[in-house]
Amino acid sequence: MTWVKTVFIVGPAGSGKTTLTSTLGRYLEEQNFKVCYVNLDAAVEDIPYEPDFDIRTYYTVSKIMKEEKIGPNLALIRSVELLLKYENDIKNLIEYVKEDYDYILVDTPGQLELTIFHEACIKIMKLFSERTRSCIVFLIPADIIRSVRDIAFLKLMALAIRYRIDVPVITAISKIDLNPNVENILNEGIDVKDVELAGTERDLVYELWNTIKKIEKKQRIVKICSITGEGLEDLHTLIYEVFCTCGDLT
Ligand SMILES: Nc1nc2c(ncn2[C@@H]2O[C@H](COP(=O)(O)OP(=O)(O)OP(=O)(O)O)[C@@H](O)[C@H]2O)c(=O)[nH]1
Ligand SMILES: [Mg+2]
Repeated sequence: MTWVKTVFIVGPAGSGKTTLTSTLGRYLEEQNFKVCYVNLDAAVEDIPYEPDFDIRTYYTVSKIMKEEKIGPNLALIRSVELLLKYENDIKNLIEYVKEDYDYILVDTPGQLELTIFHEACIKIMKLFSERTRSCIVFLIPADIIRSVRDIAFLKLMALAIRYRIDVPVITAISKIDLNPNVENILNEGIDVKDVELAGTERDLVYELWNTIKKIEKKQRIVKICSITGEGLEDLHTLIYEVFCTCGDLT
């Protein structure tokens, strides 16, 4: 096991993954860390960082659409399946960077369901997690958070991703500048007595919240704005803590 750390940036479409890959990378470089940038998104057009590995050098979603005469959604699925063809190149990249680099930042495909459900994506993530210390930064954009139930849902998703991928997950709220109320919502905490529900729904919420409380680690949610750089230091501290507390992830 090497010391290079892999950070997968995961989240729903448009949550700020690509921008965060760039801003977090720059932040780490300013702290004198050596950063390797990996782009696994074959659909993206412009990226604000210089990738060391870019899946688009092999294929793009628009090329797949033309060549296979299929629509964008199927082409996205194909683009994820095709990742496995380049398994050896990814292994070589990891071999190449593992002695020299401090961080590998992996920018993942736009569709969260493909990243966390598709076997090919899971296998590619495993290539990193079996060879480096790895964690996931799971982004949820602040503008879709309206209530404490949304926070509970976010925590459940983070737990589901942890369960699915078996890599530590840091939960982050991105685009914090778009919703100044998020801080208050986070501070509310989750308490089932506040839920205006009845019957089965109320029971469900009660059970879910209790489960979250029971099994989630006492880990705070980090709030990030890629425009101002707010939260990047906090995110870095959390990443550091995750690797410290997990120790040797072999
Ligand atoms: N206001 C605000 N906008 C942001 C922030 N981070 C990213 N954005 C914008 O959100 C949009 C989507 O950002 P991306 O980084 O491309 O998001 P993504 O998750 O990589 O998107 P896909 O790969 O298409 O799923 C862009 O217009 C960004 O400029 C932020 O912290 N605040
Ligand atoms: Mg992106």
